[in-house]
Amino acid sequence: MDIQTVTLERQGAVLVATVDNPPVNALSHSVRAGLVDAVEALESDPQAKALVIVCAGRTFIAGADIREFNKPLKEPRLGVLIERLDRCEKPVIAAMHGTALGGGLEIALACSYRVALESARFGLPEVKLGLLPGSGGIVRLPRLIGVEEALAMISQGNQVDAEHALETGLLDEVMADDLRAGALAFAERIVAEGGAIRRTSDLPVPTIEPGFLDAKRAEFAKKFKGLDAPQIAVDLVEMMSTTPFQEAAAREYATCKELIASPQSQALRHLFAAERAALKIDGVPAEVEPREIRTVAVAGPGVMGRGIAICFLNAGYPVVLLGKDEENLSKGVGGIRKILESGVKRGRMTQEAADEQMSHLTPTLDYADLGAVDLVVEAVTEDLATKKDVFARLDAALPDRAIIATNTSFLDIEALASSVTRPENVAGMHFFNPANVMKLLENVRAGRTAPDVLATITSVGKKIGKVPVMVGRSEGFVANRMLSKRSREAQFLLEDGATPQQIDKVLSGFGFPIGPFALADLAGMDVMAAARKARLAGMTPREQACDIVDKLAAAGRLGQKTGAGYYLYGDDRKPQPDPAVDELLAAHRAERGLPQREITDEEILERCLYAMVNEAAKIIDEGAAARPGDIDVIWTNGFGWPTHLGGPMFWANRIGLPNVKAALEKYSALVGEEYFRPANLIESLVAEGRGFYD
Ligand code: 3H9
Repeated sequence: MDIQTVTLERQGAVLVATVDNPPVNALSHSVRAGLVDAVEALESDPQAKALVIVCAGRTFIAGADIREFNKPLKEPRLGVLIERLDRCEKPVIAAMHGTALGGGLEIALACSYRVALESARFGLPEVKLGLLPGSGGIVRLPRLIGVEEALAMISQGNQVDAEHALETGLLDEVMADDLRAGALAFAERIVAEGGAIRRTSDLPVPTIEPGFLDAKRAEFAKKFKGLDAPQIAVDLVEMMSTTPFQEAAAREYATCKELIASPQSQALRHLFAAERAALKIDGVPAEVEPREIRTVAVAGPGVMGRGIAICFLNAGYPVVLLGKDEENLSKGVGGIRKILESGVKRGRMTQEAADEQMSHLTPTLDYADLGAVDLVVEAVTEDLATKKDVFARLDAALPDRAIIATNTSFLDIEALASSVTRPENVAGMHFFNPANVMKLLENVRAGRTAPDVLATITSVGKKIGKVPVMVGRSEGFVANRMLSKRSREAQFLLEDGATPQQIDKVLSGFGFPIGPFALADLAGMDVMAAARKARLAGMTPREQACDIVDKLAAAGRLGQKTGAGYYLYGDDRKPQPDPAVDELLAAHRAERGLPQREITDEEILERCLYAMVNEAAKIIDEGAAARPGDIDVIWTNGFGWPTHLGGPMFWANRIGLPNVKAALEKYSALVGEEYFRPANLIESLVAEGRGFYD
């Protein structure tokens, strides 16, 4: 039986329905049923002249209950409630705080009046779940605020604030505090003035400028490559403008129902849940309190350090920036100022905000200035001896409670932890370049990291707007370890006869924002060659012999910066295939005695992606990632795995693990490399007839 989530009380002539369904007042069955009862109570009570819908807790209704999407729907469905609100003969007032989202906003749209706290925000985020509004968002919002504003909210999931909502007519009144009292007073006034009903459904269809919708279709095709829902949003808005209200509302609901069952929505809903599950750290009970972080330091003002400092400054933390000498420090400070200024130029922040952030930055060369720091992120040169030296100095200077996090990408954190007196306060916080832009934060648990340190780096990661995922020790952690397997396979495919442009086309066609060779040209062949040299000793004989990167670097083809790498670059910086690279590859194959053959696009895709999936299964087997969903979150936020395919593990699971295993065995025989042998996890899941998520 449902617990009661809606309570009703009458204050004079006004009924107040309070929704209390933690954590976000989602529209579970009990809430829908409770609100239908509230409308019935309003209609049947002659003393009651108006109804106010308000929520307890941190937010107004955050939308349909996503967890109910995978179950048979229990009546009353949301559409029934919305219809009751729309037809109600007495005024209903939605009183909103926090975020009024999705079905929550649709409820408000079906009310006669909408009031909110000035801190409230409003949105139709369904598109982010591969869905579209299904209970009036499409047919009502454009009528209320116009097509342009409405389409921006529907197709991109944009939130608007209360000030903007008041301007556009979404809200009738904004209040500074005491929403409940303010909404009651508003309702009493409406009643005193005669209790007028205002139905959004009665508003005229808004005009749409000729060509507007087609321009949006073209814009969204580029901006939301591969995603269906934004395009369907445009179709629905067009349909709404030419179809009678009731029929349009029915078509809106039918489309939403179809989208709920679509593979894209299933993938995006999986990612929504996976991102939240990733915040629950294995072995750290929910009651473990994170430490308080008031001041942060970043040691090493290089490219990564600057980006990391900006993440903290943006989130309002004072940052101490530690450099090794005057030149290094002033370059770092200048770099930070430049990035903030470019944010101002692009309209992302005001000059005042940039100035304020700069005023929170304290550059120093003196470790003694770290005496009040709670967390330091070390981002000095990627060299164990250098890092150990910095760790020892940090250890001496920092207060005992302070956390030392390293941004290393490859080094053994345990070796760093062992060099200080507080190994329990040492962890990894691995940012991705550019650190102030990329969402992924790989937090790394070292052998002795204390549970509250793990909880702290997770909560701080969220506060600075990142998507934190906890990983364990493993060379390259998770993201780069998997990337290196895809890169290796791409190199081997070149040896077998594919071209850089063929491989890039297949992978960007799959949905990655950029192919591996165009990406390597961006990173620079000198950087790639240095990384290869550092790892040469641990490589297999074929990897050691596959030195295409070294040959390109030796030929001065360093990538975009020299106008040539795997591709040629003109002034427009667009990669053009280069016959000289074909010759270099042909010579390499001849030197290695490798026969060249036709490589199909299917083979490219499967070898590149299955090599990653197999590695990920090994990572899970080793315990370096807690769940397959964590890998999906890492790859969609770190390296642009297309979100509508749910991440590598979700994608592989959908293909079916027996099929994945068979393909791995096929490539194991064809390529002759040990790494294609199916991981133990895949073998055992297939044997048990289970998938990654069962
Ligand atoms: C819709 O409305 C369709 C209709 O148009 C038509 C239908 C026919 N349901 O994010 P948080 C859980 S589609 C169930 O960490 P925050 C979440 O899983 C819906 N559960 O908090 C987490 O659980 P746990 C349109 C939900 O403060 C907990 O709440 N609405 C839902 O950082 C806390 O979440 C959306 O897409 C839900 N709808 O952010 C809104 N939402 O603790 C999606 C959250 O077990 N939600 N949970 O891990 C959000 O954007 C954010 O959660 C919100 C709060 C901004 C509300």
